[in-house]
Amino acid sequence: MKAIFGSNWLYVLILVPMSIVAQEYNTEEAEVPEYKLPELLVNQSGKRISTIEAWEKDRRAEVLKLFEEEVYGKQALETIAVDASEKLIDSIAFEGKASLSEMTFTFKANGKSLKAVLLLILPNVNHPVPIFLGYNFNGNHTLLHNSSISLPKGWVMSGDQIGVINNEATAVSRGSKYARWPVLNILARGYGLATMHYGDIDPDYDDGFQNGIHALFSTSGNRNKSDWGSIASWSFGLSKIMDRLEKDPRINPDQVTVFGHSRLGKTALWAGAIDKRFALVISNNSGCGGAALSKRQFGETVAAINNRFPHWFCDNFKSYNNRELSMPFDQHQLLALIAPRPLYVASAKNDNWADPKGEFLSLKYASEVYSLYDEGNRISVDQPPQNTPLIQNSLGYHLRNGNHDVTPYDWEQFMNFADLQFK
Ligand code: GTR
Repeated sequence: MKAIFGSNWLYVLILVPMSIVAQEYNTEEAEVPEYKLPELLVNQSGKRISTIEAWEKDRRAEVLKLFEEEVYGKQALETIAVDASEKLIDSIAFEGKASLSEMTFTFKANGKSLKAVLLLILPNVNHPVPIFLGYNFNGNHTLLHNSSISLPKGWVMSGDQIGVINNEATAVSRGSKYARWPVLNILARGYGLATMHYGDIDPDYDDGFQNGIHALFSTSGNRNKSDWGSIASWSFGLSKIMDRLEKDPRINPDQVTVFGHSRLGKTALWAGAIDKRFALVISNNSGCGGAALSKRQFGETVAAINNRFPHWFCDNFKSYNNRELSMPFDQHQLLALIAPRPLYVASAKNDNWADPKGEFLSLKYASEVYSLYDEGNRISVDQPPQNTPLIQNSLGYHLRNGNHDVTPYDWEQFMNFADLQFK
């Protein structure tokens, strides 16, 4: 498409009743509109915030509320019973270096239940280990060629995915995503990995919230405009997993990193913002509604994301379609909610749809809040060149060459950063 229309614009095909139209999106820096970001350190009544205490007690709560009510939506308040049972599936994986087990979570409420399976890959050592926790897009079985790992029982994404037939996983896709999850390197560096197929918590399509975790709540059929969308439900799932993992003697509860790529990077950021038990947060190529500043309107816009994925955010977020410049918030404020915990944002050079520069600037502006805790966190430089990670105390960033993806290079930087933070 790009070649036909010219190189500085991205064209996305949109399905509207009876026709397909190509809509254009800006990917040229010179066309970014002038914008003014909402202040991080001035509260709604106009008072300047200059202490950690005032940020935490006063301003942080205001910002959190904005994201809850206007962007991701509020979690249902009803209590939900969660039970987890573990089955060891391989105690001598990777020539005895690691054990694999499956932890089946059963969520129950209002006479309904939902099962979701966490794959735990832990080094065979006799001390608690730091872990990475993150969802996978295609099923736990796509990480490794190991026939003991179960296939997801529910919806999986199709499209160009290997071995998916009518949104059902088949054994053909075993190990197909190993490149995104360099498990052996992760283990070699002393980390464990916990991952779940995101569709186990909420299938990723617009069904009016009749399936997945939303369906367990009595409010699911009667929604308010600020009720949670799918991103918030995936984040909720991460917190429920954490409830179990923080009690696990094999895991260091103070060294759990929440990680996610793309829509799951948006999910990791929101999980990190609302759940302070995540000691480190990593967003990879998370783009619009993730790390990228919306007001730049570079690549994916608020209208584009809401039109293609109406179930990701709360309904209030749709009121900002084509109104980015008057939004009373932007994504640098989401990143600031994670302070002072370590945060790493990663971009990819060719990933214009996710606005790499907007992802960096968001982190840079969020460093204002991080610098309340330690002046050494302040990012005052420009976006670094490709493949040149920037580490500024508790904040990290890199721009990898290449496309929208997660690569061993990305993981290498994530682990270098985690090593520094957890040393
Ligand atoms: C795209 C979407 C992005 C990003 C990506 C992904 O289609 O526009 O916001 O989330 O999907 O999750 O891979």
